[in-house]
Amino acid sequence: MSGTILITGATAGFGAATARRFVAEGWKVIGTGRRAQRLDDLGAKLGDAFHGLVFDITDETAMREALAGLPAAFSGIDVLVNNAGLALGTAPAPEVPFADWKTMVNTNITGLLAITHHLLPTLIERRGMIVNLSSVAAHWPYSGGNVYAGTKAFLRQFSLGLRSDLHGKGVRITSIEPGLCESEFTLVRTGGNQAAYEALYGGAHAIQPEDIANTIHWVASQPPHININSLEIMPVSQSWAGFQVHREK
Ligand code: 8X3
Repeated sequence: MSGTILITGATAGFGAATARRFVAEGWKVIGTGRRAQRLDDLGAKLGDAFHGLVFDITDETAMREALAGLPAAFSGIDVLVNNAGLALGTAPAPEVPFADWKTMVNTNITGLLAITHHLLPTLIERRGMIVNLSSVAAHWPYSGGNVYAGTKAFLRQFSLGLRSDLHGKGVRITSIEPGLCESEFTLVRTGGNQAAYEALYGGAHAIQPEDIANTIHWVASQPPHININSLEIMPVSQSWAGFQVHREK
């Protein structure tokens, strides 16, 4: 299969790697993001098969205007990859500024819903596909996950619910749920703090952006009668730990 794929958050990490992979496989790729220079650089490497759209996923008006201005060659979108998202910090809830919670909800949930809702008629008409980047945090609670994990649990359940709502329409929907990964996402998460970065990621052979690009390409390569509902992926270096118990002295 090949066609046209739109990838949000294509300026780095999973999004940029997925753009590179799909162009290499003969797809037309629309990459979105806030940083025009990054999209220009990607376009310079990927050529005419890549079209960059500059907008902030939290700005619904800008999103609609950018999509309305797509050249005809890119307007028939077959696959939407909702990759744009972020985790701000690893601190326990009482230490997190409310503004960070709002940013995560606005980006990971509201912005994602806006573009998904906007593209649903096209995706239904073309019997297309939606790939949502959720997280292992959707299933497994951990300290510091708080709102980030909540947004990813929303995304997993939204993916499954949307499948039910689109029953019989031939649209495929997948929730991809990666664990420990190494990309710009992880730098944002630790706020550029080297000690925090080392504590989380040091010495772990974490998931790389190309691993997720391969996974998304595999999902999109399944025959049209197959829907991968969800995929939870961890690096071998990651597994689960037990519950914590607070004891009164
Ligand atoms: C983040 C996954 O394992 O780094 O989405 O918390 S993990």
